[in-house]
Amino acid sequence: MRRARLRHREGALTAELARVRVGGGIGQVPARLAPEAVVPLTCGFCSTGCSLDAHMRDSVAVNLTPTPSYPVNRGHACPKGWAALEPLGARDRATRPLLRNARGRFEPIDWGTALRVFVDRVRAVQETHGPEAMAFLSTGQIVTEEMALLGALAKFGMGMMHGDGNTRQCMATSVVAYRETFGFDAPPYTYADLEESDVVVLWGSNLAIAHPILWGRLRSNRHRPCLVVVDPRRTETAAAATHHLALRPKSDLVLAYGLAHLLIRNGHVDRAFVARHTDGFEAFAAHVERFTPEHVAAATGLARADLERTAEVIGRGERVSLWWTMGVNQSHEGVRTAQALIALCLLTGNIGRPGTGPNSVTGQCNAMGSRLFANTTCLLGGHDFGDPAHRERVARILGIDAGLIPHEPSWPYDRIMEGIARGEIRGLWVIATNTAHSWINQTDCHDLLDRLEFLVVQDMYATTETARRAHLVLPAAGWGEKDGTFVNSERRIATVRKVARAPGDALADFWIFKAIADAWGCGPMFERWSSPEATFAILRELSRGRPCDFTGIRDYAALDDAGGIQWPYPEDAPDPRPERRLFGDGRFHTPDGRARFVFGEPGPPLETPGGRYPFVLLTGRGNAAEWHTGTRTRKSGQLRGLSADTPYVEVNPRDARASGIAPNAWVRVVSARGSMRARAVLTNSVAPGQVFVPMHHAHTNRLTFPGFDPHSRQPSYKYAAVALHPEAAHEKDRR
Ligand SMILES: Nc1nc2c(c(=O)[nH]1)N[C@H]1C(S)=C(S)[C@@H](COP(=O)(O)OP(=O)(O)OC[C@H]3O[C@@H](n4cnc5c(=O)[nH]c(N)nc54)[C@H](O)[C@@H]3O)O[C@H]1N2
Ligand SMILES: Nc1nc2c(c(=O)[nH]1)N[C@H]1C(S)=C(S)[C@@H](COP(=O)(O)OP(=O)(O)OC[C@H]3O[C@@H](n4cnc5c(=O)[nH]c(N)nc54)[C@H](O)[C@@H]3O)O[C@H]1N2
Ligand code: SF4
Ligand SMILES: [Mo]
Repeated sequence: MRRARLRHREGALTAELARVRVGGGIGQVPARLAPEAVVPLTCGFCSTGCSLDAHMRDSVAVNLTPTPSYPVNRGHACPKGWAALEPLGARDRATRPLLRNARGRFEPIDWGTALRVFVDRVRAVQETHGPEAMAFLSTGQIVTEEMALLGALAKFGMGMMHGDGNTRQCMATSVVAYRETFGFDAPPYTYADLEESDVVVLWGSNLAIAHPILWGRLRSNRHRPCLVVVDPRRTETAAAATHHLALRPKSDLVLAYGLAHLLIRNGHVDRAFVARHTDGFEAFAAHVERFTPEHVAAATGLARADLERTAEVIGRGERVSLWWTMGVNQSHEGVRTAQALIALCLLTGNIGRPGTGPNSVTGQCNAMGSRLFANTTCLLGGHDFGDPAHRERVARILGIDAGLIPHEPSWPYDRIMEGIARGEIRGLWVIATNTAHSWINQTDCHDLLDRLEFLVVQDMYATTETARRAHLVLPAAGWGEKDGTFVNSERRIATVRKVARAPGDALADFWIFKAIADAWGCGPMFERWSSPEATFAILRELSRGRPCDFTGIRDYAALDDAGGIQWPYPEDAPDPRPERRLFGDGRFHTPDGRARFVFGEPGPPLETPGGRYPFVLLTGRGNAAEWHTGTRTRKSGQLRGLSADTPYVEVNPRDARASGIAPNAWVRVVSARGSMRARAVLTNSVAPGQVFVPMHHAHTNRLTFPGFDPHSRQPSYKYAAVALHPEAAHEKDRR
């Protein structure tokens, strides 16, 4: 059965790929296609970092299968991995640079013209409005080498001040939480911890659909762990839990403090660990004193017995691990919530041992690479823009004048958008992210993008919501069409390989950046960045002596031989293969080597349901086959077949009855900012008073409320006030 299906896929893919032409070369020649029969490469969707074997025919990949021996996925892949070649052959690939003409239409141009237009118009913006008026938005979905080149080119070469990544929408909260508690953005775990725990807490994470392979590893845990899931919805993940805590949305911080209260009261504190390796416990204990079970039960809507039982399970567990994702990070108080989860692990001594850890699960394939090397919020390699010694060091390694390095990090994404509103930002260069779909409060976002004097979009497709608004589209090669490295959630650095040719004149982002550097006149600054692998050597040097030191990785071949290598891996390190976690010695990256308890006052969400908008809107991933804004996954027939074909909203049957909504009826979901049409799916997986809409629909973010965590500036995508209008009633309204 499987064989037959594979053969069928192979035929279809060969036909698709046969149409793809060799990229028109400018500047340096892109890496050659790997001729081998089977070429392993890291998957380009989620942060799990599975390895896929590309099966080559005539030097082009015709099929993908999961790599059997790879330590992450061990021969498994989710539907996106199996289908990852399909989107490369889509008809709407951007194959030539496109320039909007006087009539408002896109006109194909050659690269020489595109580069001239790019340079002239960016210069015009900077000369008229100042260097800070041109900004960039990038991604956790291009390889680290490209990301670092972009950050260095934009800031050191072209004099831009501001740039941010879509990791702001995703991981900024974890970054700040770890930095403040551990002294460095260092997720401490290795995936084997999922298999070693006797208690696993998944907090605001729908692992079964967002990280299916990690879910599989958790399910193979032979200790039959107690699984606690904290999620307002009864997700696929929650349905499999031993205990599902369906808390009131955004009451997580109170819940975490309530659990800390009980753990302390019931004597579950690891006193020796706390005394030797942490700082601030007494103040934390005083802080959580008033989070009594009565108070916490009232605030979270959970039964006291459930709180007591969860605290007992965590307190008595020997190897407790706590994993969180967007249910925590995308919140008005995400950082303090993540730090409260870290505190639960610190106070019970659940860190640095197998099966433990406060573990943030990352989202995009290279979010972790972006966190270290985007050159936006931190200077390349996790250095600090504000530290003169760090600026000196980075300048020395890059062979540039330290005066070119800004003294401050960039503005975060929301501040860049606000800068457009204020007229401070006039030009934007968007690389591998689809702002017009994914950014919060879409109506405003579209208005802001349309105000720009110059919007450049560099994407695989010319049809994305953002590309359609651009003045200039630069056609990019995608995953599988270029070389480089990703860093996965467990800090594993691994290679991506060119196994297909990009269509038409599309080029790898790396070569687009190089060509721009030459056209701008700062090409010599990047002479040593002569290929992705040469760039990797520079990044390796930047990591030397840092907590993320990977100077022990010789080259790409060493990564392939070892099946990826987790940082840190300094020069003198032994065998890279065994899985490694951090902080086994109880020493953290703070100046005194101690981890910090950091806490704050819980507050209410930023918008309150009631009156005209009585429901709480939750958003997130819909299923294992859809990826974000769908530019890639919608191009695969197989993945489309596994996804809903119309937008939908999940509604509790009780609310549906009260609102006169029939199963599968069209409704309008309305917030104070905009509305969208969706079919009503009646399900008890959402509690009464709440509704859920997947983020994959083009209009979901018309509804979301632009609230942000004050410490990380991460958007609070998972709480807004909405109403449901049955379609007929709405139509009447309009008349
Ligand atoms: N198939 C698929 N997989 C993906 C992605 C994809 O688009 N598709 N995207 C990747 C990326 S970039 C990311 S960041 C990850 C995201 O992975 P997850 O964070 O696991 O996914 P989400 O569905 O965004 O959110 C997780 C859960 O948070 C819950 N939640 C909402 N509000 C609250 C709250 O107040 N408290 C708590 N405790 N929970 C709450 C939601 O009900 C949801 O079930 O997935 C990655 N994997
Ligand atoms: N309501 C709501 N909104 C959300 C979320 C939510 O939970 N709810 N989640 C947020 C999160 S966690 C995330 S991570 C974001 C994701 O939001 P986006 O980053 O906007 O989503 P993607 O669809 O992954 O967009 C990636 C773009 O890059 C292009 N691309 C892919 N590969 C390459 C490449 O190699 N080079 C170039 N140049 N282009 C490439 C794709 O075609 C696509 O247009 O969405 C956020 N938005
Ligand atoms: S789990 Fe993530 S990395 Fe693995 S195949 Fe699926 S999308 Fe790719
Ligand atoms: Mo994400």
